[in-house]
This record gives sequence, structure tokens and C-alpha cells, in this order.
Amino acid sequence: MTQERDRQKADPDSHRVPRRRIEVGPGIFYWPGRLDRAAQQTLLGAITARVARAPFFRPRMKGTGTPFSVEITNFGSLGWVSDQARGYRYEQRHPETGQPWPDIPRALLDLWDESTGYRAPPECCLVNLYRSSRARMGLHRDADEAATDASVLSVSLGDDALFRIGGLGRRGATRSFVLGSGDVLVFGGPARLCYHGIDRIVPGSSDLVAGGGRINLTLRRVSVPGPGGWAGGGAPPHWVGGQ
Ligand SMILES: O=C(O)CCC(=O)C(=O)O
Repeated sequence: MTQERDRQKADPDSHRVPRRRIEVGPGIFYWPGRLDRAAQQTLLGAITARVARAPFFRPRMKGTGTPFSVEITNFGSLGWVSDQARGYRYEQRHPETGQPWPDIPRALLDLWDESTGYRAPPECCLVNLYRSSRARMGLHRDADEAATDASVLSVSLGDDALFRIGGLGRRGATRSFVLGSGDVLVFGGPARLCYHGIDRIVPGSSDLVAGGGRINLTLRRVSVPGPGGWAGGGAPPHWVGGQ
């Protein structure tokens, strides 16, 4: 992966050709430069238009109320939120505007189909904004979803980030690598509940995001699709809204 990254750095145009998919570990797939610069700009435009309707906000840890170092918003029928009183959960509306989340951009839905092959669309596109050089994301598991048979799809835009991924236990061995603008990561199957996080970003390593920083898009299927599943209509499942 380091060689891949070095090649991109040496040849700035190399990102125009989608690179091959690399299996980093069982169930963990990494596509450096999956989106070329034009695709990144188009996607960023789609994100910016939606953020105007669903502005970034800063989630807080349950109990302590400690603010996250990242700001977030969501697209899709369900948005991941966290606040002091109720902690991690999915909600159908933006906590500050009270409005439903904007739809997930078409390009991301296509990428989901291509890269996860899952039988149903994602319900949540969590948008993480790493604006400050101190922004990071501690090791955690994506464990608030019922559909753990669906992979998690992650798209990076803007500044490079040092991504860390381990195993199913918090204290196990981890490995880290750089996620750059346009890189795509998918983890599922044996890796679906792996611990992962962002150690730090590299400020100024990309000029894509106006104002600087990094945007990460994490797409997840929340509910189990099909008979008995919930596809955004009717009564939501019990894990939505912290009920
Ligand atoms: O920013 C990233 O690349 C990781 C985001 C993440 O792990 C999450 O939102 O659960």
C-alpha cells in the first residue's frame, strides 16, 4: 500500500486510473484512487448542496457530554447521531433542523452496489468532517446496525488520514494506512465488526475541500431488508431513536 501511495504522489495524474482493489486483510478491501479528481469534485458538489439543508453539527458522548472532535451530518432515511442524554442511535431527522435527512447522492448509491454487492441500498450515509488538525476518531466498532451481513463502505475526500483497523477485540493487534482523497474502503464479513478509527489527518495535504480538512462518507445498511425487515416505511425498528 505504501508503494501504491508513493506512486500516486510521484505521478499526480495516476489517480485518474482507478487502481486495483487490495485485500488488506480478511474482509477488508481498499481501492486507492477509486474516484478520480473530477469524480471527487462532482461528489463534493453533491455533498455541499445537501449540507446546506442538513448542516454539520457536533455530536456528544453519552453521559459526559464530551463533544466529538469531528462534526457530522447524514444523508439517507436514517442518520447516526449521539448526544449526552441518549448516546449513539439512528434518527430519521436532523437534531437541530428537525427535517428529514437529504437523500444519498446517486454516485454513492452506485458505488455501494458496485463495491458491496448487497441486496438492498444503504440507509445511512454518515458524513464526518475533520476540520481541525486535532480532529480524530478513536477506535470503535460500527455496532448499532442490525444488518451486519452488509459491508460498510467508506469514501475519503480531502486531506490524507491515518486510518487504523484491528480485529474484533479492542486490545488486539492493529494495522494502519493512509486514506487519501478518492480512496474507497469496504469492510464486511469477518471484518464487519472490527475496531477501527482515525489517528489523525494531515492538514494541507489536499486542496479539495474548501476551508481545508477531510470529509469521510460512511455508508451503512441499518435494518435487515426483506420480509420482516424495515425499509424506511411503517414503524421503525427498536434501535432507531434510542427507543
Ligand atoms: O473517517 C473515517 O475514515 C472513519 C469513519 C468511521 O469510522 C465512522 O464514521 O464510523
